Amino acid sequence: MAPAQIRVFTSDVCLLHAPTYEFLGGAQTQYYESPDRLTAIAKWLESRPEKRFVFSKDIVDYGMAPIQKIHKPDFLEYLQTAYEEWVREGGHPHGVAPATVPHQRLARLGKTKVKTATAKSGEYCFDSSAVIMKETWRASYESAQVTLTAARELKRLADQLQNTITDHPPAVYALCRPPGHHAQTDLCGGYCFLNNVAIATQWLIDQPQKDGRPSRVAILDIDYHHGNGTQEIFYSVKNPLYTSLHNEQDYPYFTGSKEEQGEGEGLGFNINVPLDESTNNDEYVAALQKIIDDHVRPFAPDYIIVSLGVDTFQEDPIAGFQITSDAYPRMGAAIRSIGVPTLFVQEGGYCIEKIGLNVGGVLEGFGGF
Ligand code: Q9C
Ligand code: ZN
Repeated sequence: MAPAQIRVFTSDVCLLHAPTYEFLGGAQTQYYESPDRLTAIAKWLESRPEKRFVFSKDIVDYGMAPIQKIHKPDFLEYLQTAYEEWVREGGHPHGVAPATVPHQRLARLGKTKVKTATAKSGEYCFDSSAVIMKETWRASYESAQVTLTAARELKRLADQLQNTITDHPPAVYALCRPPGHHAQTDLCGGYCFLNNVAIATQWLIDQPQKDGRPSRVAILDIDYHHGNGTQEIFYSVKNPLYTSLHNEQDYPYFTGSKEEQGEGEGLGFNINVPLDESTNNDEYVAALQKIIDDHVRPFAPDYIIVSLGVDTFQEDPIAGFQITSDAYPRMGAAIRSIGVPTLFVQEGGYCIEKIGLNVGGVLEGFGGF
């Protein structure tokens, strides 16, 4: 039996972050991480029969506490004040984008006292894609709250099922943006400002199981890019387990190798599986199944959180393996076979024409529709 429905949480506040351009390959291009992505996904899901997807815009405000568990106070302060300071200092009103970042080999690193808006734009960001505009903080904060609201709903559904034998684990989907998996403790980048998945992960871990122990969470990052932010945040802890399938040759370039396995207590709880750009449907699904069998199942998670990027799609304008739309329901079915309550959180995916079909494919594959 498939779950009757999948709950979807979303918010119009997530649409407010809307830079108009970015720099890609040295050229000024459209801003690919656009609000249209979210509306296209919503439209596709809402058009499905049998009310498979039940939408809610009732977003609970959990305040700053769950965000402060993941991100540093000075970084959070920066995100809230950067745009105003930038404009006051004469920065372009489109938004904050660093031109100079503190490279590891710069002399006297950390000894200067420069605190201008321009210097801070480099200090708290590792690339030029995470443009901070007037409403970026509001939208990012909302994106985190949408994810937390979805996490709470998943916990409620999981608790309800505690004493029931079922082969249809509950699923909830956070339809949010900006995305999160590139955002580190005190760095934005890669279109990401707050790490939604990390925030919801820690919140779920902190919800004890019936016997009083912390919940166990396994993160499955299936975005095309490596989730450097989620990796960094949890690198030295043994809960959650972080697993990622990605193209190591592509953005963010400097993280995501197999050798990055965690440190201290966290050693063995960070699993990177780099794939070649030529990866096709069968190869991708096989790699996903292997990471599930070798790492996710043995971890015995109480919850799974999926960093759901569909920029693995072959027609994606800035990314993509050789993967067609047929692969997405197969991914969803593989994840469902673990049999664990699952939170899907939107990350990347930039082919507007097919983003709904591909995201919906994963969710329907999980639901067994
Ligand atoms: N040629 C996410 O999918 N620009 N972020 C890359 C590659 C930034 C992707 C340029 C891509 C960020 C959430
Ligand atoms: Zn991505």
